[in-house]
Amino acid sequence: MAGVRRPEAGPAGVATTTLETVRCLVMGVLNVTPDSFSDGGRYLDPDAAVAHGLRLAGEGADVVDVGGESTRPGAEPVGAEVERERVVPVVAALAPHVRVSIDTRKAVVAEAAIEAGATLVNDVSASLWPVAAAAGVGWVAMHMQGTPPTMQEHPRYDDVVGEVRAFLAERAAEARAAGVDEVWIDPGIGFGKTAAHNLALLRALPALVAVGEPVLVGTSRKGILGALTGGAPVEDRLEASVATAVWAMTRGAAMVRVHDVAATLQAARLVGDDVDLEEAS
Ligand code: HH2
Repeated sequence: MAGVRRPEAGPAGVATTTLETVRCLVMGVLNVTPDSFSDGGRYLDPDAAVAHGLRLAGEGADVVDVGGESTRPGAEPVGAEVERERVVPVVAALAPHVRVSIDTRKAVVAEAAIEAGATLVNDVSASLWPVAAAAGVGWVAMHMQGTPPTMQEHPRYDDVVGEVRAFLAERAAEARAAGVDEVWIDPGIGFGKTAAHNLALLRALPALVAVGEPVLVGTSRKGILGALTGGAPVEDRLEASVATAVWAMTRGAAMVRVHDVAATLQAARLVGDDVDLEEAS
């Protein structure tokens, strides 16, 4: 398609390089869980999960993010064996077709997913960089205050932007020193943060971009959008999800993590100047 720049293709035609891309990249969410806040239970069956992952890839997702444990507020942890069994067959089936990231807090799950073909560790605990370094894959460091069962009870910061920024800069430096070549940082919207904290972080994204690592942002269908829209239920947050994704793009985000890939990618192409005006006229 004329005018649309894609990430560089890797050996198997899978997107591996992201940083030269002009438009913001789009990571599609695939939760192989019974209890995720928006798609829980829909893709617990491996065939349904693979079909949805291929659908997201077909819509143009640059990365499909496979997760086997919900980290929504109040979620109970899942054992490593259960999580591994959920994600590995799905990663293996998708990896020949699209770049796959593994959304996990557990080293053994990350290692198994990498073995199955994942090339990016999406780590909401920001602790798995040694796994990424050992395997030679990319790593996302996300900020979270507390842990999912209780993180929304009393989120507290003196300076949310400064604290999140310092934490991510420190983790990124540790990962780089350990040999990770591809490091992403993510403010962790909704992870131990009030609506005011989340908004402050979205407004201050340029301060995170200034850390010097590409920034990933996930607002898709989250509770903050319910708060900002006067109570839109989770199934009615598409517009707010795209709006906040665009907001993040215009403040320098290099990738957004979303459930609605096609709509977000259309927005990313427009915002990223990735349209062919001659073809359009
Ligand atoms: N948000 C969720 C999960 N993983 N990873 C990154 N890097 N950034 C995020 O904002 C982020 C994330 C939560 O969303 P979801 O996967 O849709 O829900 P659940 O945790 O209930 O499975």
